[in-house]
Amino acid sequence: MLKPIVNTYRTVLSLDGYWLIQFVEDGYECLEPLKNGKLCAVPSSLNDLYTEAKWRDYVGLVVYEKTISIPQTMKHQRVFLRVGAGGNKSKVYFNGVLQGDHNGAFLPYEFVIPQAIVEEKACRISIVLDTRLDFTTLPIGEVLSSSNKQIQSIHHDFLNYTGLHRSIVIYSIPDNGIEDISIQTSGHEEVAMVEYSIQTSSHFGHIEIINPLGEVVARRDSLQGSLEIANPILWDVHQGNLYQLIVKTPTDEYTQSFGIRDIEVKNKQLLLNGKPIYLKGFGMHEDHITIGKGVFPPLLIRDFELIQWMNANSFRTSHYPYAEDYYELADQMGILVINEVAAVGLNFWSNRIVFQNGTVDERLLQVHKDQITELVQRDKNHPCVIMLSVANEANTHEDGAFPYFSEVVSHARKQTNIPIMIVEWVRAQNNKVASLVDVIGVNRYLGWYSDFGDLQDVEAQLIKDLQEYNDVFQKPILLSEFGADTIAGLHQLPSTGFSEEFQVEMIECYQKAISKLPFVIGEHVWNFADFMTKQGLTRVNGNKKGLFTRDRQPKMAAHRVREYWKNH
Ligand code: BDP
Repeated sequence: MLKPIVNTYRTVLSLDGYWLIQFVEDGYECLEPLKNGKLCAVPSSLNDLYTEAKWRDYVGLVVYEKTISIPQTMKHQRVFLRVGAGGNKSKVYFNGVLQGDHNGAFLPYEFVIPQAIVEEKACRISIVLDTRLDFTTLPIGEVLSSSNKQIQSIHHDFLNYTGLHRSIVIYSIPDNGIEDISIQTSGHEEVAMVEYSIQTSSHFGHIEIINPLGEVVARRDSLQGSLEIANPILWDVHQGNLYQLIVKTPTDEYTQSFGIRDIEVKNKQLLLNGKPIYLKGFGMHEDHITIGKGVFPPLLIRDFELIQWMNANSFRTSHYPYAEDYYELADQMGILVINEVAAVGLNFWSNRIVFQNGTVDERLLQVHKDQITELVQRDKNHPCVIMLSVANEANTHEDGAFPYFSEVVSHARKQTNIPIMIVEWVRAQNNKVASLVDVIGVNRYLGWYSDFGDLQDVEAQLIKDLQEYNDVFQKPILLSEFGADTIAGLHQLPSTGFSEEFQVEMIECYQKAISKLPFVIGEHVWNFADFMTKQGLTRVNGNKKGLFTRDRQPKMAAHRVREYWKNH
């Protein structure tokens, strides 16, 4: 799926702005225009816009509606509605007629607008979102009923924000237009190979490759092929060197950027362009005050500024695919991204079995595979994406986890050749799954969820724990989460849990431990910034493990980690 662009042959029309929304009952069919709609901003979550709790906690169906006239200049082209993300499940109607549906809140989907509708005076677009999570969605969840009220139970740690979180556009492309472009590169020394393939029903076309200096380095009269680039200008950490592939057919044109870089796992190391790379960064969230999970370009600029200020080189899109803008900025800035599919919460945090019929079974497996396919389709040309994480903290000690993840991982490998990773919480001896992947992410909260506030034995325990992973699996390990909830401004000497001092001490203690372990290929602090979660006894207005506050101001630990990463 190509991102819509504007050029001589293509038009994009933004539908961002104010939409009407209304909560509706199951079975609602959009036959009539909304009568009691309220205003909602797109892109944005709906949860924090109004003051009644029912908005924040809404469980069920909500309709978004906007009526537009489609410019007649688009009439002779194929016209699409593209939704950047909405969920958790969506149905799209034009003038009350169902066009299709989509499962998944974090990846784009689109539908052709039929010519008859393009020609009508007005097109009423209705997008019905189902906010509910169950065993056919990622993340998973369960809806429980209590006295006529639906309660959403979730097994992951971020608010189930809902809404049209990313931009919505109408775009048009010519008949026989370019539908997709795939680019693969290999080689990082004197010569690199670029393999490209263009999907179009046009029989003829040619391509041109422009290097990061703006020079034409290749031309071909073919819609697929491979070619050599001498002395490639590599994409690397903090060096967002991008090439452009310009495709021209008789009726269409598209420019796709890509980077030349090799990523591989060898001898328990992660090699970028043949050199070992140590990952320094964070797990993040799409999260901010008022907008929830809505894309907000100034926030992205601020976040990338802070990633660089921290001397970080990477982040994980915990726990779902982020908006396309993140990957574009990371491409440009040379920041490495671990792309995570939304398989989070495959864990009841009790003795209840997760991988069994009726809960996580064949149905979810198919959804999981589909979302990996869609993720790779969307992000395949981004050089910043260096790994694919197939799940976070699933119950991988269960017998059923092995067949499930065997299928997930083998499916992922058919889609992409970047390293595959899984993020684990279980101990190595109990882990039935980690042998399947290339890199093992391990999340640890010693001194927090166990032995709260006590760091005395943490270094030794962590070394033992990770060493066991190394002994059992012989694979590189990323310390993919570690951290402490910290209330900005709370100081305690000696330190206590929740104080800024404790966060610093805890992070330093973990860093000291892993600096002794050569098979650890990086450290991702949990989290980049504080973020909103469901209410709970351990969450004082959200998760406070950020190095930054929710409004992106540094805690003491941010300054310390920044100094440490400068020299490591
Ligand atoms: C880990 C989860 C992460 C949570 C974190 C925490 O992967 O989503 O936010 O713990 O408890 O288990 O802060």
